Amino acid sequence: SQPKDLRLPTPGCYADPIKAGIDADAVFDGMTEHLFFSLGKLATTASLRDLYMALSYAVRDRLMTRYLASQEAIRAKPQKTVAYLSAEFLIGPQLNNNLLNLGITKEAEEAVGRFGIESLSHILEVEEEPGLGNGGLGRLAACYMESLASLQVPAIGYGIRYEFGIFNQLIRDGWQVEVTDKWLKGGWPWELPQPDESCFVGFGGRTESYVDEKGKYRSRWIPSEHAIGVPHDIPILGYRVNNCDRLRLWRADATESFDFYAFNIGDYYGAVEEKVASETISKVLYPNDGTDEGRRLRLKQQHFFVSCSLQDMLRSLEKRGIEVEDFSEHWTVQLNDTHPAIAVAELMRLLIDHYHFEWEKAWHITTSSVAYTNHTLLPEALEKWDLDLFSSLLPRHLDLIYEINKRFLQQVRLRYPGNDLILRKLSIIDEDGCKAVRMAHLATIGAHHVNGVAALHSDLIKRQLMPEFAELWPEKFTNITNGVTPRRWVGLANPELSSLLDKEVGKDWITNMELLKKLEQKENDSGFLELFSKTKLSGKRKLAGYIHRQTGVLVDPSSLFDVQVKRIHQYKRQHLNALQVIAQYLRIKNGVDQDIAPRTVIFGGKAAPGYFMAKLMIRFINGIADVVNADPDMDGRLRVVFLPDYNVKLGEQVYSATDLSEQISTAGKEASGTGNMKFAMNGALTIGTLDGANIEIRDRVGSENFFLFGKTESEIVELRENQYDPKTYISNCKELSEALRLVEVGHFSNGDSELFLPLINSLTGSDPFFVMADFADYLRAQDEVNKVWKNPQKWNRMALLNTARSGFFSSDRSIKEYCKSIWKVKPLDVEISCDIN
Ligand code: 475
Repeated sequence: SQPKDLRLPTPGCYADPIKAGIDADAVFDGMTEHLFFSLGKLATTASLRDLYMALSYAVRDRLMTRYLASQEAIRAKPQKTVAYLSAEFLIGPQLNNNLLNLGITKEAEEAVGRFGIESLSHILEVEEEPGLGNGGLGRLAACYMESLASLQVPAIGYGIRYEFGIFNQLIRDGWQVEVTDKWLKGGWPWELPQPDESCFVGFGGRTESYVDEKGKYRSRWIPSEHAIGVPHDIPILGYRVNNCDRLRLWRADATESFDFYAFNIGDYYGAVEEKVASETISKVLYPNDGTDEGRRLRLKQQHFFVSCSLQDMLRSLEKRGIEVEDFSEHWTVQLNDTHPAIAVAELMRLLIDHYHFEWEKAWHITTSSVAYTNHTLLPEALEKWDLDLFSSLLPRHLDLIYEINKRFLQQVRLRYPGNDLILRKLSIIDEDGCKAVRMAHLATIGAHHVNGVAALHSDLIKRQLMPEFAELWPEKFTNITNGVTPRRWVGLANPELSSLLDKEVGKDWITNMELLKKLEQKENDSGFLELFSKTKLSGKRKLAGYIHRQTGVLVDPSSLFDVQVKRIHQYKRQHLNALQVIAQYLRIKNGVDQDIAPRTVIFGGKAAPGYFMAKLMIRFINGIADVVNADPDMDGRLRVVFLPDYNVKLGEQVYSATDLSEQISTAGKEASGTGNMKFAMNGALTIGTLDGANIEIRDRVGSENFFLFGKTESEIVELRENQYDPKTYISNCKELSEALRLVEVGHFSNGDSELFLPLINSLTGSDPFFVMADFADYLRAQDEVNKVWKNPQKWNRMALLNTARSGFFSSDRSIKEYCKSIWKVKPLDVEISCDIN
């Protein structure tokens, strides 16, 4: 049953379907109406927030044509849709992105001007960003959704609408303090609740056997608890196309607002208790980036959003009169890490228990639909669920997993007769120690492809993480190097560079980043290099203003902006950077190397609330900042800043303002990195190790335009095997031992020699991140940075070549690879008739 009032499509109605009907008058009128009717305000008394809401509603209205036409197009012409399952989507602010993709930024600027607002940026600043992710994994999902829409690929992102996203970070006395993220307070204008499409999800209880009408033995699940998933849809508009995909985030509701039995016997609290428990499911995002907590509520969250999403996909087939048998021709299901890996068992359960498919058929459908992306090799991040917990929450799924495992291991037995060791290694059930379900094994067995996120990482998956699986199914394993969307990370984040690029290579670079190669012709054009560096200086001036307002520290925009922004982790080695700062500080103090390049070293990032060492690293950086910034000897030479509450919005300010990008993880530990790509696109030079996508960045921008240091992945393996001894590296490097000594005597902790002891001990003990082993070479590379900085023409040329050659790292390229080699999906043209706009 199609909605009658949607008249679609009448192709070729106007030349520029995007801008038709959206001029400044239309935006202004839309704002005026919403102020009055939706917000109950008069233009004369409207606050900035009111104007933000009014503009957002006015823009949202103008997305609706594309939003509905895109859903209509897939109904009219069924073809495969991508279902991107992710526990996190870190989408960032929406208003500016939608203005850009619609092509009405200027019109909006003019419209808000008529309300007496000097600059659109004042309105953009009001937007609360939904922090529904921890870091790289969630942000990647957001970049991929934007690229999918821009490439006109039908797609739905499925996830959780957390009421509280990643905590807000305050810095108090140098320590991180976590504050609840109330992003929904005051209303968030970009979501459309769709209660009519809610789904039921069960938990707990037991399984039972029964005989069906045909006399066949079957199993079914009798859950003891239920929750309702209410979808909230966020439109994801492609860049200057009619395609508008969707992010469908599920909110958990109670099945009954009150337990009437409990209520009637006077137990008011008891009655509300179950409601509270159900609604807890989507209450808060787990703030751990890279550690698996194994908590019951986390598994509940995973099953909740996966079950809702699969039911939604099946229902959409039924609505369109498509056979469930043809599921894999209409849906390709991508698992963003193992967080949604329960999908393998849940799809089997739905197909077998609800649709009564035979095992083989159901397994064929599942394995032709599902693919899995791995994002980390860190053992502490690999999800394992304790068997007791798993069976108490998902008893039917555990039965199905046993059956999947039994059939799989039988295959392995035939391939490797008498090899019990390999069976233990491959089994979904970990039998060493506490029995547990290994989600990466479930995902790998249930998927038709398993991919890593950078060349080295994909290689290490095969060599280190799952060598037995890779030998069994070599063709299953593949690489798709991550990418980031140039619309947000250059277009929005760096408007001045964007207009320079528009003039120099033409406007199409933003959808075809390879066009930036043309900039190579300008590498010796000093006039152009000057213009290029001016865009950077202007970004640095803005950031300097922000730093002053936020931290009170005055920084010089002409100094070298040296930036490390990312989650705080020992493997990312912010402490390596911090120790290097101490060495520079000592050089200046001791009068060595007086013409050291003036630097502003900027850090930003959140630590998981339970990660003691990461929180101590933040305290350490702030301790150093306090001493350095208070010392008159450092004036004009060295500044250290910790930017609180690093998030997408702040990232947009930082990437355009950076000269030097710090990508200094221990080789083999960072799966890919994506910040490294954002920096390179914006013309920052990288100082980095041969880790993750750094390797590919260096290959593409040229080794002469990259500051390389550190041990390689194989050298790290060797060090580990040969009893790594940090002490020898310390005694061989005077600057290192002096820097450490200064920390030990409490120089950066007001004389407290205890405070940073755990940190020092971790570095001088059996440090799995090999900080001491890389220190001397890091310092050497930093000296190289200083040298090049003193030759601005050279620096600018290197920076330009980074931008020119970073096209490969567009998420458009990554998505095209997924479409071609994993998903087998094609773009879909969405046409709009003139009378519906
Ligand atoms: C990698 N997050 C980056 C990025 O591929 C890579 C883990 C558990 C629970 C919640 N979040 C996580 C991650 O594992 C994560 O963000 N991984 C990152 O994925 C995208 O670029 O190297 O560390």
